[in-house]
Amino acid sequence: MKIVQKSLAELTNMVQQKTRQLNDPQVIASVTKIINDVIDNGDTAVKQYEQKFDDVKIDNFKLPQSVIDEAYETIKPEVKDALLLAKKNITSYHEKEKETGFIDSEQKGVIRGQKLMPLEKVGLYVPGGTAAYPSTIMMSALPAKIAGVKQVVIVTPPQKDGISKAVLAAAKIAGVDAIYQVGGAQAIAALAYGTESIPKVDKIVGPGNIFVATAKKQVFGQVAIDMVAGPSEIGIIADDSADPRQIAADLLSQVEHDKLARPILVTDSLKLAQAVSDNVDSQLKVLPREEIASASANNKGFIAVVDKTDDMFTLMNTVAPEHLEIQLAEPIQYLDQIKNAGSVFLGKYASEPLGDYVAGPNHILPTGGTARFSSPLGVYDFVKRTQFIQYTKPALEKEAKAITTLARVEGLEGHARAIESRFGKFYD
Ligand code: HSO
Ligand code: ZN
Repeated sequence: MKIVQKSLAELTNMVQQKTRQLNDPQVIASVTKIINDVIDNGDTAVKQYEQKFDDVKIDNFKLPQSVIDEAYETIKPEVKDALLLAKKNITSYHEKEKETGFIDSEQKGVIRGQKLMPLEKVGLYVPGGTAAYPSTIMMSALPAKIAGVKQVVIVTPPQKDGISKAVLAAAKIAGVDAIYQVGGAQAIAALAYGTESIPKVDKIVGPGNIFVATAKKQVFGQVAIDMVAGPSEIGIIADDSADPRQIAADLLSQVEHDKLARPILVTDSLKLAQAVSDNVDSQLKVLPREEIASASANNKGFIAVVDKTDDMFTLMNTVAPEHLEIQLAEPIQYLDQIKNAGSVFLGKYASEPLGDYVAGPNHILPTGGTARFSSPLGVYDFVKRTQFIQYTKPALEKEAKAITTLARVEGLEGHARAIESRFGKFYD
């Protein structure tokens, strides 16, 4: 990984240029065509696209329950135990995210409140092949179920050798209600608009390729979406006290996800920077996913050396990384200095993969600098709010003048008359 020593202003500028989001007009156009075709022709269109893109002929999108049950029964006991441990910790963490509404009756004769309700139906997109992670199913389905969503369905591209058993077992453990073998933009369109066999949902969540992400953006409004997730990122803030071999290992843990993943180390120690860079090179050589990881480390990653601790945080807040490790002594004291990050890992033993699998906080996180304005996936993503009011006659009477005045200022005489009708004044 290359080491950059520049002024804070120059580094900030470099980071900002790297996080610009660009749209591809050709992808946008082909996704629009697929969505419109699915709206017009339902299952027939979805089947045609599955044949075209995934080279499979599907008669029944819905996977039989017996296939899911069998996978659950036959996965290795250690995999099942690990999934169950993950479920326990994800559940206990996400239970704490539950919010309640409120009722306010502080004013005489007035009740005002807000009530929270779960969404009814949610669709989870699970990418195909080796990117179909059982852990990601746990991270999306469990918060939905904890929120009280009745129907949680998965869409996932059909696989020549069938969907992986660990994925199916994770779906069962997380309480997923149905799995449909359909992927790409056609799956997103089917979930957004419904077809003869695929249910229309209220919200679509989960990561996917550029076609899936573009389709999610296009159906937003017809349904809700979680976020448009991009390649994984890891930012590490470390000083001389950190172990360069562990930092290199943590950087590599994320770069093996994707050639476009972004590893960034910010440090005030040139010595550490050099040691990490050397260790990344030597560890890369023996990593099974070396091809992906080295593309990401060499093309997307960098190590920035700055003058002081404050500068490390200023620069990292501009990056707004998906994952942020703080490898400084007494890391918790720096929480206040972190303004933008998806998930924070404090200290030597909070290595990033701990959060990917079992600690409990979510691993579906804002990427590409969007931690500036968005949050990890959570129970709150599967809940909506509604508000309510109830007034007695004297309580309404107290406010009547203000309402009719504002209504008439806005030229809305009907509004004013509706209020006046409660006090015997009618205009017919
Ligand atoms: N680090 C990834 C999630 C993941 N890692 C799944 C392993 N499996 C994005 O946060
Ligand atoms: Zn990961």
